Amino acid sequence: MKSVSELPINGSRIFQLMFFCGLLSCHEIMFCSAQQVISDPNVDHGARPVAGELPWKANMDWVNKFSNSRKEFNFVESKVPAYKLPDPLIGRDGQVIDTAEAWNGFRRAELLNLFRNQVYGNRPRKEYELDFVQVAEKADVWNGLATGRSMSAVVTIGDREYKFPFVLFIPNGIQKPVPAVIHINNRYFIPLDKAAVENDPFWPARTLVERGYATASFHTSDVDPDKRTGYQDGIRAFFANGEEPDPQAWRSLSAWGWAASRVLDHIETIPVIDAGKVAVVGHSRGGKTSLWAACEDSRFAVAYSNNSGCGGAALSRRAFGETVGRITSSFPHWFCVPFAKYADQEADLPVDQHEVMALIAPRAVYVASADEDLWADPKGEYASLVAAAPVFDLLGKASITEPDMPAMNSPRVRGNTGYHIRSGGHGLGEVDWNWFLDFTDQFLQQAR
Ligand code: GTR
Repeated sequence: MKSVSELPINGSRIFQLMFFCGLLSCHEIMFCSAQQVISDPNVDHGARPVAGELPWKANMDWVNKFSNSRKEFNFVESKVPAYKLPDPLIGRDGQVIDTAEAWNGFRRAELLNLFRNQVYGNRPRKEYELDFVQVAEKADVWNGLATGRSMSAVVTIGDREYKFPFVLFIPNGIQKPVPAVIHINNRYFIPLDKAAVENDPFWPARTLVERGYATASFHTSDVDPDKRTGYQDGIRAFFANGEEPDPQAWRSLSAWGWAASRVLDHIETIPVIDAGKVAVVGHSRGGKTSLWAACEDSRFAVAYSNNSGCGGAALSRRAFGETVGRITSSFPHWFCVPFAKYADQEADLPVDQHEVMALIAPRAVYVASADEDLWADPKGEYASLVAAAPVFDLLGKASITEPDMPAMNSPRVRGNTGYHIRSGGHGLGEVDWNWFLDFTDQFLQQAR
């Protein structure tokens, strides 16, 4: 039922559903009835603001504020340049991709390589060893609800070691293996002791456990420092033995996503976690990372990008808010060198960000925007999900196809994709998590 949650999920959901379905087209009702009730509607899963009524449009106050404070960027919808997106279902040689076999057998790899060579860079092929060391354990966090562990991932090449920490919570008293959420924390490291007493809204470990998930989180800068001069201290230089990176070698976003995959390697060794049901989650630069992590690693069942904007969910060709030129000059360590040449030349990009969503298909993707976060281009974030629909369709999955955005605070879920635009500004908090978990419940908690 939550998959049609165009209305906030509190009060009588059944009434809301019937009421809302009355307003939907036959096509949409089909999706309504195909969905299952996942969790008890009477359970209060926390705050959800009141839904708007009309499809979201940028608030003119914010358009004016941004236009005045960042004059060299566009925040006006009518000034978005005319653009044509590359078709994910047409290969570079013009071949039309009309079967799942052609997609899986050739086109997906072609697209993945375009993103590696032009946007995020290529990960090293060098062999390494990986170990996980348990640094501390608390067996009875939150009155016995979970076991918390402080972990260290140890990467070894020859006689050299690189370590990064992460924190993991596993629900206690589990009957069946639980799904998990891996959180990419682009802000700060939250140690076990802190996470065990404070439910940080950025990574609400307790909420996640209460909703039946194991969860792990690491800090991006512990893997690859988030600054333009940090290369020598990070995992990329470790792999390259200190040598300067090739122009098309991986950059920080890819390195952080690689680390999420290493945390997943550890999760695969824990019998009480179902490693086939793992979501990767990130906000902003962490959201760009979570999407790309799921492209590179098909073990992730769900990817969630929160307010990820340029280089994440937003279409580059719209050049709305943050642009390719701006992001590659402000954050040169995030993307490989070729991406910068598309500054003011977005139409020449051989890919666009809808194809990131397409690379994640047929798995689940959830995208969230915020009303005041015009810098991240909410409309462009939504449009890229819609533009990936033909690939979901080819692979046998329903997904969001409506060109109009949903109303504010009114999550839209169709098949394997979901989207919400929340009131307020750039940030990841309780409301975003609640709606995201309503979505993942159907993919990860179903039939447990
Ligand atoms: C902004 C940046 C965005 C976004 C964000 C963040 O300053 O322009 O691309 O990633 O930071 O990560 O908070």
